[in-house]
Amino acid sequence: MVKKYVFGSPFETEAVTAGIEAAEYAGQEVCEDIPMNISLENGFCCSCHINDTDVIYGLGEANRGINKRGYKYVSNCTDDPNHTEQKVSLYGAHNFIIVSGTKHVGLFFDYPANICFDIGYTRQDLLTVSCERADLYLYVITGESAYDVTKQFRRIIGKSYIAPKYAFGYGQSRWGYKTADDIETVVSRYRDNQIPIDMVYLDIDYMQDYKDFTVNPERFPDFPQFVQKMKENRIHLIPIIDAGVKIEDGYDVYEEGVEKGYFCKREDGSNFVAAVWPGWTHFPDMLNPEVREWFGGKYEILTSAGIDGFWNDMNEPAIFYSEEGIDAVNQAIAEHAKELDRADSAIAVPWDVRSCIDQLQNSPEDYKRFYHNVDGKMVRHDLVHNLYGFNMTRAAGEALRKIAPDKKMLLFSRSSYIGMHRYGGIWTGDNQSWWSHILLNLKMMPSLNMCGFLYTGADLGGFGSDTTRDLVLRWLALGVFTPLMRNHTALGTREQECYQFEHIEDFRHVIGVRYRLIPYLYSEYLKAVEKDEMYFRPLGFDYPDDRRAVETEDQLMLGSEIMIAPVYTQNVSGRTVYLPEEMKFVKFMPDGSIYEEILRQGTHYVDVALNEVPLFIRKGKCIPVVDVAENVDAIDMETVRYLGYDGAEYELDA
Ligand code: MIG
Repeated sequence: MVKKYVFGSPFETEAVTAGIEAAEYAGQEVCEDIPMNISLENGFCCSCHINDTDVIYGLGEANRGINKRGYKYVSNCTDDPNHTEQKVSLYGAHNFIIVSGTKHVGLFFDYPANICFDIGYTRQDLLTVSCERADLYLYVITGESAYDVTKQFRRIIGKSYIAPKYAFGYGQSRWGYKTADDIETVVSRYRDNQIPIDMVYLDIDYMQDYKDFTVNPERFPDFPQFVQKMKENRIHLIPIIDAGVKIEDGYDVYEEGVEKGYFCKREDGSNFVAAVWPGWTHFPDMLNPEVREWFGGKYEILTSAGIDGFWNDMNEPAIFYSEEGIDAVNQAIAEHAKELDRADSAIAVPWDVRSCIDQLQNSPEDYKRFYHNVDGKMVRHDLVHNLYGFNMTRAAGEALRKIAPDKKMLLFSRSSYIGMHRYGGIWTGDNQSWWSHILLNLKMMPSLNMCGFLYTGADLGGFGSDTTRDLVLRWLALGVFTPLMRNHTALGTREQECYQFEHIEDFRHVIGVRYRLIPYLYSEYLKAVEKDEMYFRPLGFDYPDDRRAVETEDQLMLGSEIMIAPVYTQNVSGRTVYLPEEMKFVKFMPDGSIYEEILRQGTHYVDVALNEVPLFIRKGKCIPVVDVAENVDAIDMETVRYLGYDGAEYELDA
């Protein structure tokens, strides 16, 4: 059952699509199953007691475990490339949690600004959700199980975006590919090494001076022809689009935006100016439907050149610094110089100046300096901050549906809010080439699914820092199962395309396994979209009465048939896995054969070499497996065979 409460005058985020009658909050109990203490005295604060064994699920793209208990999280979309354990905010804001114990209650706080989830952090037995203004919708969902609650939630937020099948192919990316030649080298080295691939990503260097919807004519002399040539080679090029529009006379997107008043404005009506990759930019007012239509329409510049997929970046929106921020630094330097009465004092970079500089990037002050035009009313950005990335991707998604109604396009975003799942997917941003980030990748996936984001994945191999061969291989073996399977890395890091390492055949094999599984994976994905289900689930969703399963966070259920348990530690020849029931352990071996072994319920140590891909098939289930193909289009369904376990092995014991 879903109940909706209204507090104050909420902003209409459009996260929820179902029409649900709201009950005015007048001090009543909002949930019979778990009593909530609600205070409206100092903003909004909702708290409830949590029992020792209650598990708290949710929060989509967030740090730490699948069970969010024991820490605090703040929904505040942030461009922070250091996802260390203490971080409380990442790029997304997904305010849905489930308290799951003897009762199962889902809570969705539909509130577009900073909101804090203290999940047993201040006090172990207390869940507290608080925000500055008591203007929000609260949805309370009760159900039989955590999964039941999730499905009810998914039903009210609308169907998830469907990615094209080619987007289940493998993609190679790197911040640093500049020219058509660079891209061609990548493609030919993949093809020459017979490593399957379907996509190559264009990062910001394809643009002319980082201007959205432009292509650098020196680097790509005939872009449409190049896109065509790639297409003939069955490669989709996926360009990046950034949120900020460069301020430059003669640049049509900038000039039109200024003329039509489509950019976010300061209080005095002037266009707000922020520095991002292109230098000084304006932010299109994505919350305004007219602006969305205009900005979305620009994607046609690239689709008409043959492009059929995009990734939207920097849409928190990220700000390197603002004019006001720079003024503050200059002022701090001047103050300091005056104080010391020495002309060269700035050279010493005193602490106050340095802290001023440190605060330039993504400063909360800047987010208070500009406004959105919402139905003619000026709304200060910080009050709706978490909706920007959602609406940028909505602009693109709505436009792409108009541009090519019969064609599925690839679209995913860095920043997001619940609701964006109807328009595109998510990649989880700037992780690092760390072993711990394989595990973080794994843990984020089911939480994202709870919030409707089904087309998801992380930068395989790691974005920041130098990677290693074994890390890439182990990470790819997880990536085999994530809908978005993309290897991406940052400027200046070690090259990490599969052909950069010794024994390329191991990479060919691991990626090949992905292609053998695509018919199964894509069909499970479509099923999950269609039925508002999860593609990835925590073990506790399938085995809620098995405490050991509930506490297992380094394995996932996928679709109806399989469980995955990737290796995520260095220098090991396998790992321990917990089987909540008897299953068939399957390994795709480097010689193309498939290793099969029935394992009983319980704990096992399984050997998994760097060049093997493991999975587990549930009792009474089977999955289709095809032969390896060079790309998604080339998958031959005639080669399909079924791999399964009828559950007969230990029948006599019972
Ligand atoms: O400030 O476009 O997360 O994937 O390679 C960095 C360059 C901007 C951040 C994205 C990353 C991308 C990078 N971008």
